[in-house]
Amino acid sequence: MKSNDGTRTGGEVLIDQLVAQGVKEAFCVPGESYLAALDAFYDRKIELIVCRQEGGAACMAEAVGKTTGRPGICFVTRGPGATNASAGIHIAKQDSTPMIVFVGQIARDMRDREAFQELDYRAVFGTMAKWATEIDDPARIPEIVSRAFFTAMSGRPGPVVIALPEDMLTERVSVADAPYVEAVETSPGSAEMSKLQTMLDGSKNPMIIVGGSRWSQEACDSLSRFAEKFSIPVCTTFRRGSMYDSSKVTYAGDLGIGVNPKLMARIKAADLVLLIGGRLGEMPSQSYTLFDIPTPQVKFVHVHPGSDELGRVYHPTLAINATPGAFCAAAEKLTAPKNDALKASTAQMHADYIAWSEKATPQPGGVNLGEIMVWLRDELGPDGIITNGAGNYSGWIHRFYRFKKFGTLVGPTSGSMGYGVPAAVAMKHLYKDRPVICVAGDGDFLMTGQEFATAVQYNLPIIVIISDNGIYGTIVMHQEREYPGRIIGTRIRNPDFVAYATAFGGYGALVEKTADFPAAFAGALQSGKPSIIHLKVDPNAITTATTLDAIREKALASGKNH
Ligand SMILES: Cc1ncc(C[n+]2csc(CCOP(=O)(O)OP(=O)(O)O)c2C)c(N)n1
Ligand SMILES: [Mg+2]
Repeated sequence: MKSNDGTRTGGEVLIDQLVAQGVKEAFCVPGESYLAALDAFYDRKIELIVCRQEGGAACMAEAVGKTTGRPGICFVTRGPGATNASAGIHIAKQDSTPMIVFVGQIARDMRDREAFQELDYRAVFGTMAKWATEIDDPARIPEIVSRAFFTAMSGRPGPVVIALPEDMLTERVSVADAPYVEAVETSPGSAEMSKLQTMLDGSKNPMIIVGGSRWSQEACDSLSRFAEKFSIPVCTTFRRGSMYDSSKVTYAGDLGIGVNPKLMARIKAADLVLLIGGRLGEMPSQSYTLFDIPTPQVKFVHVHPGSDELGRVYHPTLAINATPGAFCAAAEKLTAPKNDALKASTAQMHADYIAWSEKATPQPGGVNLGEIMVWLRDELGPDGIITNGAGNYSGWIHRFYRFKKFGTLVGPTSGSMGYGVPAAVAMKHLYKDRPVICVAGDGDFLMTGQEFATAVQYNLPIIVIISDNGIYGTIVMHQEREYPGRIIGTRIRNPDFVAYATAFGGYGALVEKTADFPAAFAGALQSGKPSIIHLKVDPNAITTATTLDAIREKALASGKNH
């Protein structure tokens, strides 16, 4: 409620700070703990998107942060709301995504009695968030929210959690708004760039590995100019596939799970590795086996915007504390030595990538997810956005889909199931004219499948493709590998997903043969509604390269017979 004495409630001050930061949308599940903040949305120009579970709301905010580079905003209630949201907070942490989660909190005068749903947010999120705090004094809201934007976006980005005591939100104060926050850019020094020039001059076989956050289309374009000028092959790390245009002759493929053996060999043959933007975590480093720790066996340049990440795992030959964009802008100005052999081997590596991803591998059963990915990559166009969560089904995306633009793959590098549906909702909200496709596993989908209702409520016609194999396939794969034949706790009985879609007010289609997919997809598009395409997939079709039967037989043959 407005007053005419120049004061505002804490809730009003808070939402005005978000307006000042250019926030256009916030994702929430409401709670009585932050009514005054909710009320302030009533007459302010930020769209409040109400979700069905805080894990979904937090994943939506994370997806916004991931693709825009500015913090996605999420509001949740205390205790159970905050703990539900932790799924998205953890993704933002591992994926280095800017995000701010506002959490309702009990009144200040009840603290430490374990009042209704009370949590100590600094303690609970202390190791998961980049910063967790609580606002005691409404006059400090502008200062703290401003700091939250700086903290979430700068260096290595991450999530900030801010608890809001409910009586603080209703207190009236007279305070000025904080100005718009720009993420802090760190640029490489000329001394570092000349060292890099010398290293590039002396290298026969350099290789670029890209990952992490703080990328943009502009930074990606700059990277590709640098790589093309020097003819250096570029590979993208796990679920960062859309950071490089796969049609460029310098694209070498995906360094995630199930890597092209030729790419692995090429990386191992490199005499100079440039890791730009990423941390090279457990997945892309192939469980930390690719490079020796702490001293890689190869000349190793690590470019990262967070100074704490440099030297954290790998002791680089040259460490450069810079954002990817600032680094690539400087790198593309370096002088390229003539290296025809490198040019030829880079072109060969790209040909190897094309061969690896060109044609779907044969699969048991009627539906081949690889063929569907091949069909989609030709059909969707460069602006199509793919989202996913975690599960073996995602292997077909990573191998066969070909990304061309930044932000067209929105998936959790942290491997969190349930991410794809909320991420698709958020992407369709941001990019209404672009196709947004969520590819989900059957287990994965039902972790946040209720957010399909959010897509229906806000008329966001996402298309969810569910790969239904009746199992938590990834875990079955590990069971067959380690405890062959002893399948436990991994079979799931699914609902009729077509009926699920229509019950929610969407469109649904069942596909039991690959050849029926294009018609189902056309039906989904024509409906103009959020849609689910239910694929019946053979559980034996466990990866792009092998089957469950083959994994079990191999494990039994190697003596793993419990
Ligand atoms: C939130 C969460 N819970 C559990 C896991 C462990 N996990 C990884 S993959 C997986 C199974 C995925 O099953 P599904 O979505 O059906 O995909 P599939 O592997 O069958 O293709 C599980 C349980 C996880 N990664 N994330
Ligand atoms: Mg499954």
